[in-house]
Amino acid sequence: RPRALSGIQPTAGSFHLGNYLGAVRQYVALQETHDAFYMVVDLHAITVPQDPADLRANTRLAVAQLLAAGLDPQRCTLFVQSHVPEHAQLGWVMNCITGFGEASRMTQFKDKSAKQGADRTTVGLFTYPVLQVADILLYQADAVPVGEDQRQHIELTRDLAERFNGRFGHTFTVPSPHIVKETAKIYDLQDPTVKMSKSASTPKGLVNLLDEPKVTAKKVRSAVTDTGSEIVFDPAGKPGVSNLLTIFATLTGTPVADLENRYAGKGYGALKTDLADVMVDFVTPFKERTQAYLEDPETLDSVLAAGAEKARAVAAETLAAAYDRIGFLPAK
Ligand code: AQP
Repeated sequence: RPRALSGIQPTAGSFHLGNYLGAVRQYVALQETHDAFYMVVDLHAITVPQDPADLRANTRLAVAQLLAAGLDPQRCTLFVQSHVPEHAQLGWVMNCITGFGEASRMTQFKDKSAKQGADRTTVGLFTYPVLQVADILLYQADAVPVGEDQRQHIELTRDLAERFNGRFGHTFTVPSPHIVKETAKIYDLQDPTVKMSKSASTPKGLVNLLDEPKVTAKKVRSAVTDTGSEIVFDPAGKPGVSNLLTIFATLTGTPVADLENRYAGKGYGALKTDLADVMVDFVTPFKERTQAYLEDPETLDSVLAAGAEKARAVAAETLAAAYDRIGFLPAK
């Protein structure tokens, strides 16, 4: 089986609809076809300040949400990044083969640091894509399921894998991004020209999966739509309606063309009202399942302990090979 690896941050508490449709849904699908490793990336979370108690609670909450979304610990390896120290160890190695200019070209860093200001931007935030490279290469991943915003980081991963392999001999699988075109970028409901994001979106434009269902329904019903009244999928001309159609189609498994036919001549209101119902039907059981996992900490802990053990076995072997190729003296 090919390998898959991906990670999600525990920073915001609730996952949002972009995280779910762009990434987590693909995690669930790939556990059927791949030897899949998924982690909650707490090392990445601390690139911006975190309250320790919140970080701990949000890490558990992220695991509970991954299970609620359909990850099955019998079919994938689910773990917390800091439980596998090899991530930080290979991360350092990768820092040492990354050009400063190369890292400086990462657009996510440019965006996030611009927002935070130079004084509050950490070196950790700067090198976070390089730690992500190590995350992926440690597992010899073939496929990395992510949203479009991560494409550049996967390109960096490919470059560094090839550089290391070229310099020291074949060590790492060169991975490919697994980006599902239709849901690669879910947009803010209030500004459908920007991606839905925990830090950039307005609260009304951001659908958190753990919001009260009635809040979610209201956000969907008050989504910004476009001029005109026709319901057609046209991302350039009608970004608001197209985003709603994408969400509707994906959550219900209905082709977009069928939705266009169903809503022909009906106007935006009908589409939004029905999508609000679809969303409520989706988030209500999701929220309940998440809560049930949270109330069973023994199960969560044992899933994470087993996951860390399986992950470490793979990660330790890759790290040992990399250390050897570099010329580190083996510890006796
Ligand atoms: N709007 C989105 N559409 C599709 N995919 C998305 N992802 C995030 N937003 C969208 C994907 O979700 C996965 C987990 O992302 P993360 O934990 O790294 O969170 P993030 O990218 O930091 O999420 P945000 O909300 O976008 O946070 P900020 O505001 O900090 O940038 C990734 O695979 C990501 O592609």
